[in-house]
Amino acid sequence: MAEDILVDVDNSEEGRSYWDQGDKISTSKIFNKMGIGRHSKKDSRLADGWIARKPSLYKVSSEKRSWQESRDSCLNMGADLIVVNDIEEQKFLLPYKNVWIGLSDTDNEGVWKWVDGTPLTIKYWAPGEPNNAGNEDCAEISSKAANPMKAWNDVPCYSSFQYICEDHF
Ligand code: MAN
Ligand code: CA
Repeated sequence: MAEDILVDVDNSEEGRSYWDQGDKISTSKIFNKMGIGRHSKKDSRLADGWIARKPSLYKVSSEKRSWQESRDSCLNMGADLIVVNDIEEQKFLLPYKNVWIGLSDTDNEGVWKWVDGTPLTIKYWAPGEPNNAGNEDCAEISSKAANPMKAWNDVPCYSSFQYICEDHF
């Protein structure tokens, strides 16, 4: 865990052989050994219906919202809309249709940006997309795509869709 701090552990006393990793140990290791915080973020996400696919956890919403409301909902859960970084992540999306992904060109028409600032390099647009057909600045997974590996479509950001949040382990 990034927020772990290393603490000094006193090995000098009898009975402290418990701490056999040396004289520095992370706080999460101590808490785990004490049975505190055994429920990792991953465990609680899984209990809440998130799907684990290393290195990420995903939550497919049941409700439909605009793109911004969807993003806010993910942010409120400490996550964000899904960023598709590679072909495996695009394959993960295959079962899902009409869901928001974390891609928009609201700030600068024609310049598509992932929510985390990742530049758009790999692209899985449906043929002819993005076409900005009537001010379409947010990306969804189209239900009409013949090839599901070419399925992104731009639609108006106020459209109401389910959405996929992504968090990291
Ligand atoms: C609809 C919308 C558009 C899309 C076209 C493609 O009009 O979903 O975003 O580009 O269909 O046929
Ligand atoms: Ca479109």
